[in-house]
Amino acid sequence: TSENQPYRTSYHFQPPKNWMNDPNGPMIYKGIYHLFYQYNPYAAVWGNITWAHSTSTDLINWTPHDPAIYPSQQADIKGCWSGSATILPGDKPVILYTGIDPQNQQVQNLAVPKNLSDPFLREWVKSPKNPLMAPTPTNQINASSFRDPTTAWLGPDGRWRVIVGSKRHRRGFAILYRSKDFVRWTKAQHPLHSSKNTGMWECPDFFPVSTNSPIGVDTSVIGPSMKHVLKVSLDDTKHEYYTIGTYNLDKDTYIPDEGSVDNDSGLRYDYGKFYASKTFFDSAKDRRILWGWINESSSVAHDVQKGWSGIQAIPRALWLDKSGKQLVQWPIVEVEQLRMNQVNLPSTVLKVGSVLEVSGVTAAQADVEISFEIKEFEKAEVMDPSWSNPQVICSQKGASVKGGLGPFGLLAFASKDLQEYTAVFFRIFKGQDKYVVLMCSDQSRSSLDPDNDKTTYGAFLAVDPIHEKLSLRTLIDHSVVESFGGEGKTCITARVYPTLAIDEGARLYAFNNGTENVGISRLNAWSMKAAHIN
Ligand code: DQQ
Repeated sequence: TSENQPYRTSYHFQPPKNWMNDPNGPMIYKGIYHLFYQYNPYAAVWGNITWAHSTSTDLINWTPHDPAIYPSQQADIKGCWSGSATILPGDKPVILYTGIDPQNQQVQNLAVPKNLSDPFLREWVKSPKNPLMAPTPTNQINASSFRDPTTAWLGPDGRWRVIVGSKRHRRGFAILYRSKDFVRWTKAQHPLHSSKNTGMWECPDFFPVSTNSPIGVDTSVIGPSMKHVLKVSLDDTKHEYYTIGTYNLDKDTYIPDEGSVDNDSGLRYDYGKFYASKTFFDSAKDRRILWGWINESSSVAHDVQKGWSGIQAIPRALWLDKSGKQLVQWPIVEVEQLRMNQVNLPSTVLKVGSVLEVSGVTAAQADVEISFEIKEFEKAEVMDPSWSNPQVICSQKGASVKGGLGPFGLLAFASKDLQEYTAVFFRIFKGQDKYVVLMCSDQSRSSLDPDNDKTTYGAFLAVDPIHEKLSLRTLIDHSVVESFGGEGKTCITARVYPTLAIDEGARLYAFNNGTENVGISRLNAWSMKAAHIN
């Protein structure tokens, strides 16, 4: 019951119990969406990893199936780790995944559906030729840093390509393999890409994006109005970075655009908790969809006690921003079918020091959209050029620190007396020749329980507040606060475990702790129905 389980989500994907991590092999087949995920069938901690499996017709409501891939061969007897699906010509899905062999080596394996006429693809058969890629030559590939094959793409020469994450010393690698038949794979002389000092690249993802449309394209599409995206999940920091760049077909290499870097000053899908993500092309709706794992911020003891760990983010459509310099993400429209009891606030001034309750929504299970209008920039503080790390600014200037223009935003999971709240807000600074918008998610007061990770997150937001509206959308679901600033230009996800602001005890407010009034031009909030999940 929700009384014993106040932190279980109502519309974010999770299994009934136990440990879940990476999303695996997302795809659509015969109109049905598939999600596989890293799962421990026996406990709420990582281990005994198999591929659990659920299907859906709308990416929101999910039906569970038996585990699709579990240890059964030499090549995966010690675990079935992450991997991806590829739809071969003739609508034939296949899966490449990492297996752990008896020597604890990481190897890449193939599995194919037993029966293509089963739209749920419930049974999978492993290739007797597994492993198809082994960590050889051993002087070139480290057997414990060789995993997470991507969706493959087909080159104009009729050969499939796939990358596998790796490292040598501190250099991260996307090792490239090629194959004509998807069974015999040959390692290319050069990696698709590598980068110094990044450590192990987990769960790489490589895909094209259109330069002139938000419409998504199949992974094998190459053309003049395309750029490519390479995303890597850095094992060292558990943060993901992506670059936008060019896929050079002649050399079979990827070159990030100038200024697009894959180290800790690069771009992230999400500046909070979001890891081991993977995209797929949804051919039914011509969009590219991103799945990502959101881990807990509670202690392992707490996870064991509640009997589960890990959720998936709401799937996001993703495309290239008009600037060509970053991606934009937005929760798939299907989540809006859960909206009910809309609350609409007439446009109003959020006065200095005000805390305005948004009543009439189930504040622990809600979807909120708010747009701010800023007319006065007088009081905006001057940006200190040494403030290069937005997360540090957000940590030092949390929601309770009075500012000039901002902080203003939302208090989610707020208790009646504001003993607890999670604040998602903006601050606007006067920069060199423009205004700089900072977006923060401040968890420092999210719970009276001291036993949680309450790290504050932050990032800059590429919105010009003079000419553009400044918007925030936040999905709130019992222990998750998933925020989209500037129509999806900057995303921040947090996990929180309030003790007072639970279920009916949770409230939602808009606040302004700056010294300048700001306008709210639009505020819509919805209570969210529970999805049928597993
Ligand atoms: N999780 C999997 C690995 C991957 C890691 C193991 C990323 O394949 O590198 O559960 O979270």
